[in-house]
Amino acid sequence: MNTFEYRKNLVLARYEELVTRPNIPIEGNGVYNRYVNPVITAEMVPPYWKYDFNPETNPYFMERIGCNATLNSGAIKWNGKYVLVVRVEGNDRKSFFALAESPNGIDNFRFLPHPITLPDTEDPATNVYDMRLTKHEDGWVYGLFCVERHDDSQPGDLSAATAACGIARSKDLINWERLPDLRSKSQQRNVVLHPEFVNGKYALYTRPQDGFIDTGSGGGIGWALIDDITNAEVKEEVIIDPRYYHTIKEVKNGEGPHPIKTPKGWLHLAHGVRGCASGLRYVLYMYMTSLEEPWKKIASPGGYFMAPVGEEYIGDVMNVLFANGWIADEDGKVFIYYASSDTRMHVATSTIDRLVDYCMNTPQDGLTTSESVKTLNSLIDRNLSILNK
Ligand code: M1P
Repeated sequence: MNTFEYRKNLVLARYEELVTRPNIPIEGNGVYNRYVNPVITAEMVPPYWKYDFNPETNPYFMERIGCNATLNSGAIKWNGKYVLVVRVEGNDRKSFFALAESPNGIDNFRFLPHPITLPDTEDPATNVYDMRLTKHEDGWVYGLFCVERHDDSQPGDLSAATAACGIARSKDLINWERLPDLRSKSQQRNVVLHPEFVNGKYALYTRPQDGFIDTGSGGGIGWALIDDITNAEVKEEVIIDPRYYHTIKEVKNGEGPHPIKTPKGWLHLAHGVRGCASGLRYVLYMYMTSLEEPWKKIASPGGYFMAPVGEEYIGDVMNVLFANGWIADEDGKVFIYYASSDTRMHVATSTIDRLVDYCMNTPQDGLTTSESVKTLNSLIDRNLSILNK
């Protein structure tokens, strides 16, 4: 067998083994279960995206277009399948969106043959990433994502960038209509569309920030009502989930996917960021808001919901968990899709009941050591009175 045939067979066999391997849950803390394998990795993009399959032009069957990472994915249940809009990042550092679907939400994810061809606006972005999907009650599926461009006000600095929110919508997830980017006084990342009209308007979770990385005076997760989604502008913004000193969201935070509606309120998943000697640490946390007034917090469990463990610590940007997609099934099962260290995608499963219980019954962060010890002692005392009976 010649080199071309040998390598082609090897690459195809490895790929097939990876995409078909079964995933197994790991019994966790009672709130959610992780799974043994990531659901999507860079090795799971189709080989025909990477290799030239023509023996005349690629006799050594060498990789031509490398894939660096598959990360921060939007999620939606579509025609009975669990669909992710994956942020795929090439070796060239450009991200693009690609659909991958699975019959059960935990394994056997396969990419559709082509990535999404997203139309540009008049001012094309250099990079796009982190799409949040919302099936809105207006009948469209919206994808909101970050658009990054060089900050031309700083011509001498090649890493100076600006972040804004791009908006596209679709009826089939394949063909996307691009709408104008969100206009806002500040830079924006992690903008998410609420699935219902609020007071007859579109509602956005925002994340105002002074710079591309620094949120600066941006105080946390914001809320804004939008008159016209086809010409969206943030006119007024209130902070609904602020940052706090010495918490998991001291440096910044951002809404994850759009919240899930439950009988007890809207269930939110978000990420919080703090600084430490090894850099920034990104963890996931939850909160709930009122059904009638989704901008009003009604539950705020203290601390993180999920933080990196094991191999999740390691990757392109270490010590990061990030989630912008989850799916709630009709039977109440919830699939939480999260990326670790800007490198690969995982799933964790829970139920709406458990997540609401978690939000309602996890003590709030008392914001000082004394309060944390008081809360802990109260649980210990109650337990000891049961255990010592
Ligand atoms: O590298 C970690 C994350 O950093 C950014 O998130 P945030 O704006 O909240 O800091 C994003 O670039 C995100 O894609 C990335 O995962």
